[in-house]
Amino acid sequence: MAKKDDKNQKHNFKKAPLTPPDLDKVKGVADNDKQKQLKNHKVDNKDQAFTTNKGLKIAEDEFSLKAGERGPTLIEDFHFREKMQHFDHERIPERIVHARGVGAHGVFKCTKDMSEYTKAGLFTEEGKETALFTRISTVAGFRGSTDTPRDVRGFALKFYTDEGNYDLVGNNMPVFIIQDAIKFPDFVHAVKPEPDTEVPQAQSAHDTFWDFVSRNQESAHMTMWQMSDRAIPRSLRMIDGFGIHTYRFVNAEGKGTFVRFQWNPQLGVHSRVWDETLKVSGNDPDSHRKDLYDAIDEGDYPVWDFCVQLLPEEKEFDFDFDILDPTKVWPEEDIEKIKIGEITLNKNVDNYFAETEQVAFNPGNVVPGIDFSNDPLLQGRLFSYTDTQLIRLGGPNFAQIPINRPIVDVHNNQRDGWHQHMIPKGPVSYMKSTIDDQSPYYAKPEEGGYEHYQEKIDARKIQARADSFRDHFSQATAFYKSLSEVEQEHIKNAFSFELAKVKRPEIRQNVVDMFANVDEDLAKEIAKNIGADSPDAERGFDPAGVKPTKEALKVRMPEFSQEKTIFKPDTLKVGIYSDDEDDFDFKGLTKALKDKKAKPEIIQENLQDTKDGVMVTHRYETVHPVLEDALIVVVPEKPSHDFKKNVGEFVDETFKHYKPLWIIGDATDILAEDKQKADGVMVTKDSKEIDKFIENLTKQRFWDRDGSI
Ligand code: HDE
Repeated sequence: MAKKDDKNQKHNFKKAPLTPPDLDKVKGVADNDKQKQLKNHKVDNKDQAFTTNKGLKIAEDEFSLKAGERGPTLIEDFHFREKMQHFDHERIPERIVHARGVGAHGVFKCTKDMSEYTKAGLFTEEGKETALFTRISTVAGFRGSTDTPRDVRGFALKFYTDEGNYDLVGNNMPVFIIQDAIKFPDFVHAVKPEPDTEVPQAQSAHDTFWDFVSRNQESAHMTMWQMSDRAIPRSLRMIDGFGIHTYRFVNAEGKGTFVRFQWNPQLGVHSRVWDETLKVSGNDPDSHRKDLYDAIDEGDYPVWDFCVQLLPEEKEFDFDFDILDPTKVWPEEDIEKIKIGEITLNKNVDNYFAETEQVAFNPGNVVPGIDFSNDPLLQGRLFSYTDTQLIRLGGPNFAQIPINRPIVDVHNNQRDGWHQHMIPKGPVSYMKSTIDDQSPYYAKPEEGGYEHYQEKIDARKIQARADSFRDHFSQATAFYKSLSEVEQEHIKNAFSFELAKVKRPEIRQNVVDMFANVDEDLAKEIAKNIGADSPDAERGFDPAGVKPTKEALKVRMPEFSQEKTIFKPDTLKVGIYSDDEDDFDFKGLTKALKDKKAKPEIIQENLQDTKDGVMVTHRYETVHPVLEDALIVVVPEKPSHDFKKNVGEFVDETFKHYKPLWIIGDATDILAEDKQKADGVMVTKDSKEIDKFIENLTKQRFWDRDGSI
């Protein structure tokens, strides 16, 4: 037992006042049905006595029970044992893929009644709101890896509907890397760190990934996406989501319609440049999760337009590609995209592990009105997700974990298993009992009972690729050709970067030969950069595939270029690099930016408020210019040593990453004269030209700027 005066001592610490920044800005939002349900599970320790997990109040938690103050520890200290044992078991297996993620709660609002096509309640009543939870993730990295590698982003949605949970488990790219689920373990093994060295972490730039790509030509299209700017998003609030697979809507009359889902951010899709991304990774490996958390915390709720593309079953064979093929998009010029709702993320999680880590998605969680297609990738997923939850969450009762529970009641005869939280009553655990009056009963389809779509199948059992799945290059080419010159340049650079990291020359050669089938010039440029022989498309073409038809090559997908996106200034970060000696009107400048919904961040030598009372956000050392979307430099009359020491890096990085740059004051020692005239650069005496700067902010990148990278 501790001495009495020890105890008095330890309770003597004074608490520092808690002053969360700008709390008054945080907007409240009404709890949705899931949030109300989760409330019952929340634990609030405020003003409560410390207890063991069995409810015993605890008086001492700093010293274990010992035989004498300097003696051996005793095993009878049950509190020590419980605390240590819990700690020893606090890790669960991380997800085999998509291990690093961030979660948030939100709501889906139906904006268009789709009852003509589906009976799914969440899509059939204009204005109806459905609670949802989302988890956005990278694919390859471990749970503790960086937020910003070059990678696909997983975008999983769990809708807590009145008819049970509906999961739409998508990605931020519309196509996948393989066509058949049986290859998924091979692909994942190839992209993950190599097994002998466990290197590299969260990167596709290594031999096994590229070896896999060049031997599996169905990967061509998605690899083009992965080398594109889509793989290095500015923010998770600025990515698309795609269901990828073809699903089936089924209406109340039982009529089926093929459907593909996508959700597009109202902030616009926006990416970083590669050099910037690399630096963000080092400077703030949590940048994406913090960005999402902060936006929601401050009431800047991200919103996505939720859309569908619909295809009547009669038109299944009307296209150059197979509409079931997950390596193909449905081009919008052929199949219109219709907005049917909005997704808003408006609540952060209270606890990362309980919610984000324990949430269990499964594309097999559907509701009446939504069914599957024969996409062979989708079918395999229907097995894999539940299977992986069994090991990850330790048994078959994971649907009872609060974040996974539906908002409707659950009634069935399943019993037992690890961590059963329910207490089923009575002797009956089978159907059709006379004892229990045949409870629970089977719901008829008209009462909401799920009925599988009765698709007629007349086929031989066979292990083969359908002929209609054999053209692997047409859409890869179409995607490339639909991008702007700048975006194409980025793809060339990305290939060249990744392949330069591949050690085996034969793999590098195989890749350039293969991608000569997508675009000859692209392959030539990469070959030049990585010292490969001139690409040979024939040598790189797997004869098991078929060459694209001329018609297929004509397809364009302008919807996937970011070239014409007009960005909103909303939530874009504007660094104001300045000196605390200065008596500049920070209040006026920050207000003008905030009025346009941008996020000014004052960067000075120390964190004392500016002279006119504005809070300084960062010290020069604690933020890097790559973390800002634009930079304003307020040049003081007599710049301090520290101001001069750091300003060069801030200005150079902003300039070479093509971002808006505004120098207020004498720019002579800050930026070379020719660069002062470059696109998106402003040099003025005072801060009156704020409107021009905001306009630059909405353009975001000035690709024509000379001297950029
Ligand atoms: Fe996944 N995938 N996947 N996947 N996937 C998992 O499930 C799998 C695929 C996606 O935030 C795992 O719970 C197979 C396509 C997301 O919790 C696992 C195949 C798409 C997430 C699994 C695919 C996805 C996962 C790992 C090939 C986009 C993260 C942990 C047939 C449409 C969900 C887990 C979260 C996670 C299997 C292909 C998206 C192993 C077998 C295509 C967003 O079950």
